Amino acid sequence: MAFTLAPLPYSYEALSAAISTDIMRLHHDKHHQSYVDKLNMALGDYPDGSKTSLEQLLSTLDSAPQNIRTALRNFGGGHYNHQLFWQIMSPNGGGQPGGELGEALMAKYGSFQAFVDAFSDAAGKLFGSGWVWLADDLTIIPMQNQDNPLMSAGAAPLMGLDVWEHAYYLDYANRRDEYIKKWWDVVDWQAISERYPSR
Ligand code: MN3
Repeated sequence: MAFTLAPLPYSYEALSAAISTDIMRLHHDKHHQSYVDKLNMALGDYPDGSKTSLEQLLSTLDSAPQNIRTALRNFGGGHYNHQLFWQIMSPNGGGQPGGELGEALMAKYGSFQAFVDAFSDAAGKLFGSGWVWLADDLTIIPMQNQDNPLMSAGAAPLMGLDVWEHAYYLDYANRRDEYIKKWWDVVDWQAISERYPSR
């Protein structure tokens, strides 16, 4: 059973407050599609990998055959990360989380704004291509390439921000900080709160 690319949960222009239609088309239809295609190609030599979930696959990379481990990490990570990215954004995003997640972020970072500042700072400083993650223990984890916390920290990501140049360069050129600042306006706290495990 091959992995497939789901359509965006909103229109291509829906996030244009922060991300243009052109970027959304390119990012979803070309970049994300290419991760899916290359993941399926790598799994052609490893049928067992297709029998498990993507989460399981990325949590147990060490047990995958060595000759495709890097491909699974890059393309499996690429597929998982972008799937999550589309899900945690919304044209009705922005604001701040309420409920359990809101309280927990407040308790850990002192204020919601302090959390936003720390996350934005990590995203601005990440060298090269990568993602900044909020893991389910509420730590902020910057990672290179298509790595995510499932692979190393054994933690599930609640949300992540793609800071690869392909995610913003058409709109913002080299002004990554501006992209990060605008991005908060499309963050879907409802969707992220639903991922937060109740304790
Ligand atoms: Mn990307």
